[in-house]
Amino acid sequence: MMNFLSTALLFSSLPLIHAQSGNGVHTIDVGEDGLSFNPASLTVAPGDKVEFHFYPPDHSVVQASFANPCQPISSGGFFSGFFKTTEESKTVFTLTVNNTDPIWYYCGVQGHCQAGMVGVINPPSSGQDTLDSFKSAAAKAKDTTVPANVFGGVVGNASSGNTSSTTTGTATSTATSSPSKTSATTATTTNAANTMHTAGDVGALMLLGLFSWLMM
Ligand SMILES: *[C@@H]1O[C@H](CO)[C@@H](O)[C@H](O)[C@H]1NC(C)=O
Ligand SMILES: *[C@@H]1O[C@H](CO)[C@@H](O)[C@H](O)[C@H]1NC(C)=O
Ligand SMILES: [Cu+2]
Repeated sequence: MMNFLSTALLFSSLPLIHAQSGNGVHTIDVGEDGLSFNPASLTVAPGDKVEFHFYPPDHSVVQASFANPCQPISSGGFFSGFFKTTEESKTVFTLTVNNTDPIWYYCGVQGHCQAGMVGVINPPSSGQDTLDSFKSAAAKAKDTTVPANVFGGVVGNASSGNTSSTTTGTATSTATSSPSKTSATTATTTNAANTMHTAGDVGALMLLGLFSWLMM
């Protein structure tokens, strides 16, 4: 009885807790290990932020539709601009994820999308639309295009602080226009955000444990 209760309560409560938090910051490394995003598949809660961290020599990130892997999505979406850099870029491109709809994206540098430089945020939990099939379709795409302007996110400092030891100012972004908004990024680090999630889960577990114990 107790096990059933606590298990049922746990599973029904955790998604609620995550949905309410929605202030996590996630990192996707762009081109750190060749023509790839890492992680290429990432699931986040509505309200969470995703930071794209750019590595040499030149990459970008553009939202696509599942059906057209190397083309900008026809409505909404985002484009980071091109980050030409000789080391990890000091600035990042930050997206705010508003819901759980899948966000398919690619690198807009010619040839990178076809070579498999694609990814997804909040992949469908079932069905045919998988990252593998997106990647296969990308490999066959005739060409790659990008939007005219940077939009849909913020180019700015990482909120996760400077974990790397590079402190030079030589990294440059050649984003073709300024982002639509600038922001003072919060001081929340990725680790702190993860810890907050974890602390929330642990707190929920303890409460549920106490509750089930009282019900006995
Ligand atoms: C989330 O909503 C904001 C405000 O409407 C919008 O600017 C932003 O582009 C949205 N994020 C995504 C990934 O579409
Ligand atoms: C970004 O960081 C640089 C140096 O690390 C700092 O001078 C600048 O004010 C920061 N910008 C914002 C918007 O926080
Ligand atoms: Cu690229």
